[in-house]
Amino acid sequence: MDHAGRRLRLRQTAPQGDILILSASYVPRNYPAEIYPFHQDATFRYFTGLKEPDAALLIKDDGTEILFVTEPDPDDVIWTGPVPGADALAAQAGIRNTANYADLGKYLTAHTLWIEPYDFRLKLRLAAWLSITPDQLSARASRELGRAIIELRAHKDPDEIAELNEAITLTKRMISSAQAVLEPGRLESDILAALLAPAIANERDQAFNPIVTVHGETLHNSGYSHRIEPDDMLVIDCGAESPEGYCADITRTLPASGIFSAKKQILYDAVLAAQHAGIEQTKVPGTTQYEVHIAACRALTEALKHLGLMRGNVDDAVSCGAHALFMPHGIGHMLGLDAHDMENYGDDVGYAPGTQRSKQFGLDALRLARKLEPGFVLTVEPGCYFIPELIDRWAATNHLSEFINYDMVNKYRDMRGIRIEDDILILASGSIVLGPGIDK
Ligand SMILES: [Mn+2]
Repeated sequence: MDHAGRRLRLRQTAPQGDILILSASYVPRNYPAEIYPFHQDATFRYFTGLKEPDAALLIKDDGTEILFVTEPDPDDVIWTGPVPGADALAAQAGIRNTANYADLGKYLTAHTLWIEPYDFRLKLRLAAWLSITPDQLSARASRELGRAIIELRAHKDPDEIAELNEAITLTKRMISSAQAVLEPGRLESDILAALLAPAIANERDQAFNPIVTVHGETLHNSGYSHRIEPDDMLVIDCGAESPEGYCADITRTLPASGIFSAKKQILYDAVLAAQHAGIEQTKVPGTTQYEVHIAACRALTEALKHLGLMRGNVDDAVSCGAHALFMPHGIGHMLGLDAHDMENYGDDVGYAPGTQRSKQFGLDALRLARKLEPGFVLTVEPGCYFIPELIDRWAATNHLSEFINYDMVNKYRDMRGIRIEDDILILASGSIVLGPGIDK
């Protein structure tokens, strides 16, 4: 569906009232002209295809569409070169009317529908236009508009699937490039440089800051300074963006020396079994992602029980959340124009109306739990981690020791972390792993 078609669908499915969608704004580093790399708001891009900052789309109740664009200062051309004018941008997006972004406030009423911005600049701007305070935004935002947008963005059409496949294909090249230079003695940053090279050479952005670490047990490890030792496992969690901004999100755990030690191979196979169980569950018609999560956790628990790290009845252990000592995160999230697709819309993305996120440790990090529908794209990314601080905290109170053998766990406490992640498309019947197939 083209951008005009998407806007028409939104007009048909959103509540009555004018619909406002804001683009992202430049984020300054130390003064307004020195900016962080610009990243367009995914919803604005979804409905316009435009990468223009400080712009807005208004879809009026009667279907009239207006594109608001910031008029350039004539001297801007000296610094940035010629920029397309409002008419050219509107034509590109298939929108008939244009107006100056600076005048946007005059078009808004108490009945205009919008979602709360996540950028403070836009919060301040929107509040000023509406003559309210920023802390009133949250209560006045239209949750129903949000739900209508989620419904559209959650169901990917063939063009979007092609973009996702393209992003995953480039991500496969990135991982191969990283793997080619992986050897003991190198720094994580050496591997990062090789990982990024194919994306940079193709002028492609990253979907998120890549994780390249021998300390996989720190889930969002952000540094790249560790030296890689012979027995290390390197966790690479990365994704390229496609030309239209669709995100891949792939994780592989690689042995530094090309082969896992026996102990690590068993743990790796446990995570692989958990991923297989999760992916199989996505093929069950009408399944929920909650069931996908539980299927993977059950497989992981089974394997850890086999190793003597866990004990007791597997179903009971999983329902108590005992496995969360080893996998404290959820099985996956939606994927699309954002890596954590639509995360700014909160739990309306991943939880059906009337259902709520569990407060149990582990399940509280499950972003997506609802029934899976054809066209959904999501990740299945189980892991197994040995987080010494968490092990000590649980062991201090013998927490859930009917299911956890702490003496045995302590023998594995330096095993660090493993994660394996692929991107799955839900079909009318079954599911498929997107992309060209990446060794694991
Ligand atoms: Mn992910």
